[in-house]
Amino acid sequence: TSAPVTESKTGMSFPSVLKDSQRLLGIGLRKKAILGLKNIDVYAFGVYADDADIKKLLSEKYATLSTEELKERKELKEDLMESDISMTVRLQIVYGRLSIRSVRNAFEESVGSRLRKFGGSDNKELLERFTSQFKDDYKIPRGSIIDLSRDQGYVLRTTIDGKEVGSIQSKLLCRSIFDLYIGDEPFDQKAKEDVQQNLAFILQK
Ligand code: DAO
Ligand code: DAO
Ligand code: DAO
Repeated sequence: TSAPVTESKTGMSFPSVLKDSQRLLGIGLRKKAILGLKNIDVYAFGVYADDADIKKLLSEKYATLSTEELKERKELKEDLMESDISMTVRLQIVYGRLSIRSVRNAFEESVGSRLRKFGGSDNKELLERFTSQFKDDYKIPRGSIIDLSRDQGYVLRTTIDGKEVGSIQSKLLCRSIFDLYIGDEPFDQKAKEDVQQNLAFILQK
């Protein structure tokens, strides 16, 4: 295995392999404008996927295409989301003063807009099911590690510092979460491009 990768602005470090088989495809930074004025760095993140799953489920269809062709294939994105490939987004908290209330508000905005985009209007219940996993007394100080994993069967599993806090089976929720990082309007464009590049690399090997 290779060395960990460090996000340069925050110094947060990400292992190159997670859970024995998921490989790091890209890292980035989630920022947020507060009071419309100043940007705070909220967390650094790393996107992981199981490369054996990717090869098994996607390479037959895509192996012969060039990297540029792959990036233009909208279908590949669909197939990646539809196939049962194990993936994880790891978040490492940078901003040390996050309250649970501001976390809830932020993902009602970010995850909520994706649930509406992919699922239509009536997703309040799903969003509430997700946010109710996070109890008011949880602390997420700087350096906390939150893993959002998509396991077999479209189960979204959340762990905080290695402790499982809940899991929800929902394809729509999985898709909405991953869309934040590798969808059409990602938090960090460079991270998404790295993920694409590395996916192409795995498919062509
Ligand atoms: O304290 O007003 C403030 C700024 C808080 C910004 C909150 C952004 C939260 C983003 C979601 C974090 C998920 C772990
Ligand atoms: O960055 O806007 C965003 C959304 C991130 C979704 C991640 C949710 C993680 C929840 C952890 C809560 C801990 C109390
Ligand atoms: O549906 O918007 C969404 C989220 C899924 C994003 C998947 C991105 C896959 C990137 C394609 C890789 C090309 C080599």
